[in-house]
Amino acid sequence: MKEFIKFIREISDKKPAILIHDDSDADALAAGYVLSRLTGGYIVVPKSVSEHGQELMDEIGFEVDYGPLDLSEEKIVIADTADMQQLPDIQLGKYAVIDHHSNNKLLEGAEAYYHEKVDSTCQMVYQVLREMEFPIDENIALALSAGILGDTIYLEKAKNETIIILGEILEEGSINFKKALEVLRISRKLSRETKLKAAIDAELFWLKDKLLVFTRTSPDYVYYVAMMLIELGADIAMVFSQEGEDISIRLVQNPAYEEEIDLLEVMKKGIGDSKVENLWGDENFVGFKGAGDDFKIIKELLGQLCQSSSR
Ligand SMILES: [Mn+2]
Repeated sequence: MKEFIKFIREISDKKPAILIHDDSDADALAAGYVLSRLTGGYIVVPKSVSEHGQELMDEIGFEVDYGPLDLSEEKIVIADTADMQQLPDIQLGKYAVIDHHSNNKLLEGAEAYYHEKVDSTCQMVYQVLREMEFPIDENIALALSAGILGDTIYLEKAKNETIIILGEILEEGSINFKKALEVLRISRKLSRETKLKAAIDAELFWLKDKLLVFTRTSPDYVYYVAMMLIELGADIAMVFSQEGEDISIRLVQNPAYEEEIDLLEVMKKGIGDSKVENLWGDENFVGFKGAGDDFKIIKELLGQLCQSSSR
């Protein structure tokens, strides 16, 4: 950590870029935000932030710059990133790394790094602030706790030491746990009417031992409704919206079942030769935007899910 802090001190008056991984989650964005506050720098995301990441940005009130970007002449900090593959279209020069992923491939080329196998990058950023005696205001505390809550699935997977650190962050930022939870709680964004309509229209299936909930909503709410269904207890949520030919789908799996079914594969097979405008995500969360025959896609997706869950 000493080397890393030395690097931070060197770049602090030079408006450095704080680079975080693509499809940025709460831990990456919050670490980026707090490091940008610490150094007077700006946050760089290679291409896009995740949908819940966008929520966090709106909630705290900060913005990011997007790539492609040539940073080869600059000294930068890379946070919550383990691999060059997570940094598409970014040219790197001299950099320091702060990260918690095991097997970090960026450490070798780093000028300095702070690397620990802990639950989140945000708790490491907190240690840096403490070491540098940087004051923790409400926004910093909210961001750091959102990062910790995001990476530990609301503390479900957290080590005890992480929970203690979270307590310290809340205390220093003068906020309570409820407030920290609210930053990441998604479904309160929905109107009661939208929530209830999506719930009433929902269909419930047992896929072997998993509860799948399928429903429809309007295009702006597919993501929120999917997260709401997971919050309500669905093991897998499948949410559709359709306007004319345009279809938007989110397929999400309860974090407790992480990676049990590869939803990205399910989606790829399910949409068949439908027109793809955008397809993104991973095993646990997939988004699709495009055009096609909704009944055909729904049928295919259900079939694929049945197959994957009976394996
Ligand atoms: Mn992380």
